[in-house]
Amino acid sequence: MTVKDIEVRPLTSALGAELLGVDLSKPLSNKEFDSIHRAFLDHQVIFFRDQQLTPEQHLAFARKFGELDIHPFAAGLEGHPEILPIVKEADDHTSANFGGSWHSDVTFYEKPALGSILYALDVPKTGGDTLWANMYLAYETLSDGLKQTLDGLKAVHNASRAYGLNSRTTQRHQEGADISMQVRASEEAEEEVTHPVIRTHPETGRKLLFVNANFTRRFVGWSEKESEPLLSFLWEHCTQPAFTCRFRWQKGSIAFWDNRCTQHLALNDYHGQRREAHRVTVCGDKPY
Ligand SMILES: O=C(O)CCC(=O)C(=O)O
Ligand SMILES: [Fe+2]
Repeated sequence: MTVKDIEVRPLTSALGAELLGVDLSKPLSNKEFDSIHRAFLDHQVIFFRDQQLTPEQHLAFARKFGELDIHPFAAGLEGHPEILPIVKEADDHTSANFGGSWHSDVTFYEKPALGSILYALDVPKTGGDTLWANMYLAYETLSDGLKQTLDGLKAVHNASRAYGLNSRTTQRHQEGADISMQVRASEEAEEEVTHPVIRTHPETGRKLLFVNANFTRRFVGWSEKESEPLLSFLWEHCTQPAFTCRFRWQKGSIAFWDNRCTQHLALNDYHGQRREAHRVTVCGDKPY
């Protein structure tokens, strides 16, 4: 039997590619795994259409890439704690959605995620797209002067803005967000970790910008007030449209992003419609 080649169709010049000719519910051959892994490293986020996965098949695909994470603040699926249902109900009128501002996932960990595999189960008729941005490009397009400055810096990250006692999560609870997802606020979110501002990707060896507006608080040795202007510049720089792609979901679509070298944003433009996607997150390494 010959294995059909996987077709890789880039989505934009910046990042993203759709992979055709794969059924992720089946065990992958080594050749298929290698092609998917190659496309993942080359394009930073890869997409599949028309998949039908049980929770077990979703987990099995993710485990090919590493150990799986359990989100510390958002509740997993009953019986499958490694599956995080990302839900917004049609009658959820709260002000924010999960992942609704530019970020990379869980950079408040000592070892932030390698990547996540998000599988759409229910999608709005229009809206609810997700955007990704390429952090290699964000680094490479800086001036030599700023590259040099940032190369010597580390940054402090924590989860307090998202999950601390005075966070968006607390505000959303007051607005009644519990109808869609169970997310808890906790003082554990204050715990700080530090990462290099410029990180080297452990598989590609390329340098990239590794700060994000959700979880990065300040540069090590700088106050928040001193850090703010340079960080603000970086947020604007790294999410400029030319560095992004935008994915329109259908039921059965999957996105698998490299969380080490991308940021993403889930648009909240489908009020009154329901959206549900299941995320499985693969653990990563300590950034260097
Ligand atoms: O719902 C989405 O499209 C993405 C949400 C998000 O930020 C995530 O799953 O990490
Ligand atoms: Fe996210």
